[in-house]
Amino acid sequence: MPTETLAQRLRLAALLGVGLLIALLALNLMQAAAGLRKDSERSLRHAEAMIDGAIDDSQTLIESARPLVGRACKENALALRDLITASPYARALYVLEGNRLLCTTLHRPIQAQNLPDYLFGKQDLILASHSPITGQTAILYRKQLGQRTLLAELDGFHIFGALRAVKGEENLFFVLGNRALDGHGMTLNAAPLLQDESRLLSSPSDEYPYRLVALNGYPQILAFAWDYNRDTLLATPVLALLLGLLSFHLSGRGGSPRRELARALAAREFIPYLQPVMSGDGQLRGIEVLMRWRHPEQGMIAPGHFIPLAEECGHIVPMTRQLMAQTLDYLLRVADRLPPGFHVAINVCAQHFKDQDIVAECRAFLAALAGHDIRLVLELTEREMLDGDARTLGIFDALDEMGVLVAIDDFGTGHSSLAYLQMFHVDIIKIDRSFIMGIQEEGPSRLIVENILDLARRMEVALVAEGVETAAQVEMVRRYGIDFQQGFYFAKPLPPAEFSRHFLPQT
Ligand code: G
Ligand code: G
Ligand code: MN
Repeated sequence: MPTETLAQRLRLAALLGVGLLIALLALNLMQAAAGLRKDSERSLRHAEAMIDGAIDDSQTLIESARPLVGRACKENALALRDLITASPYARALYVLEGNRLLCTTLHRPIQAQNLPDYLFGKQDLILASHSPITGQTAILYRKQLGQRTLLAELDGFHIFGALRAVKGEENLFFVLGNRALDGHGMTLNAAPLLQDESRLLSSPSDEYPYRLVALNGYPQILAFAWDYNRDTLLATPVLALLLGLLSFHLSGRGGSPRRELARALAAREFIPYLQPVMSGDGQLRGIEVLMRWRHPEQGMIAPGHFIPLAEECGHIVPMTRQLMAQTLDYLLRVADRLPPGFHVAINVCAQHFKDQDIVAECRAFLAALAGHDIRLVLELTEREMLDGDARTLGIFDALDEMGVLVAIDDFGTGHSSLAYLQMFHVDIIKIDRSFIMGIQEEGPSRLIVENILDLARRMEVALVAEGVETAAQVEMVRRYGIDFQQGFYFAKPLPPAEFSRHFLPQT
């Protein structure tokens, strides 16, 4: 049974799978972006509180040291040192005049030029990458008091420790002027960090001239998603794969052959092929119309592959209607070239006899051909038995009145052949090709044919020999006086144009 092609099914499955994958990943990333934002805002608030606390301490220290600044170093060094000892954050105090270091709480005196260059900047807060004490990062809090400058050195650890404490050290930065400090305690140029405002969260301190910056770009969002939504991320491709497989599986079975039939019906893909029916002496007397499915991808499909399903789902009736309409078009085109009394046989299934439509269809068919000497034959197989109820009998009577002939197809292969003859008015019996095959030898086939012959004569029913393939069979048909014959000996079912070319007089 033709269904969607493998390529179509694969395409559909891939589309659904990839679609789901993209949709779920996008959803996940949107969630992660929102989550990261909230998380970063909280981290910024916490880090700012910790850092402000540490700088507050330096400010207090400076205020306490202020009265001592005017005195000589010998007098105030001890008092300054006491202040430093009491401070949990600060490491040293310096008193300067211009560039000259006047006094320090350090035991080993240092040269003013050992203090970092940018110490002499304009801000009250200075980020120094090399403390003269620790050799590491420090924050200097500066207060200008007349000629003299008071400096409190705050260990950088209290700053980058705070960054590290609230957040993965990779993403949070302390920015002062054009320098930044990361969670590892490394100072760096702030400009590249601040380049893309849309990829970061920035929070200026309320109290001091620094700000904290959290990176919020794609790498951070992905890392966040991985940390907090790992299960969903890992399940997503599996889900997508399952959906793809499911779709592939479902598209390969179930309702889809039916849909395919409905599609083909709408696309008018069912077309007639014609097989000639000859008289006993080999003259063209008619045709049998046999359906073919001209499938766009699978080529010409024989009826054995789709008629049973079409009968099962009821499409056979409109399919037959389309076939009759196309046959009619063809006949109207060639009517002048047909021999008189031309028989046109259409295969009709039992369910087509369930309503009066068949009568109307045949009437219209014949009316369209009025004036031409053409007979319509309906072939009924005995595979599915008709009910002998009053309605069906009425239909047979109406057809008979119109001059439509009824033939029993494949006679002898089913089990209702004789019941048909008993119940309905039958005009033609088509002897199944299995009996014609054995007609040359003495044996049961020949006996059956002789019996059918006898039956037909007595009932005044015409006979068609089906499946005539050899000259010997043609000879037997002639000898038995069988009225009509049909088979590969004369022709296979042909496209109408080809049939015209081979069997009709050329104009
Ligand atoms: O042409 P082919 O040998 O493939 O036909 C096989 C069988 O298909 C025929 O014997 C006939 O019973 C069935 N068939 C062919 N065309 C039609 C049709 O138009 N309607 C119905 N109901 N059966 C058909
Ligand atoms: O059941 P029905 O008579 O409708 O079947 C007709 C089918 O039989 C046609 O589809 C055709 O392909 C097939 N047919 C017609 N003539 C011959 C023949 O001589 N030999 C064989 N094997 N099949 C034939
Ligand atoms: Mn037939």
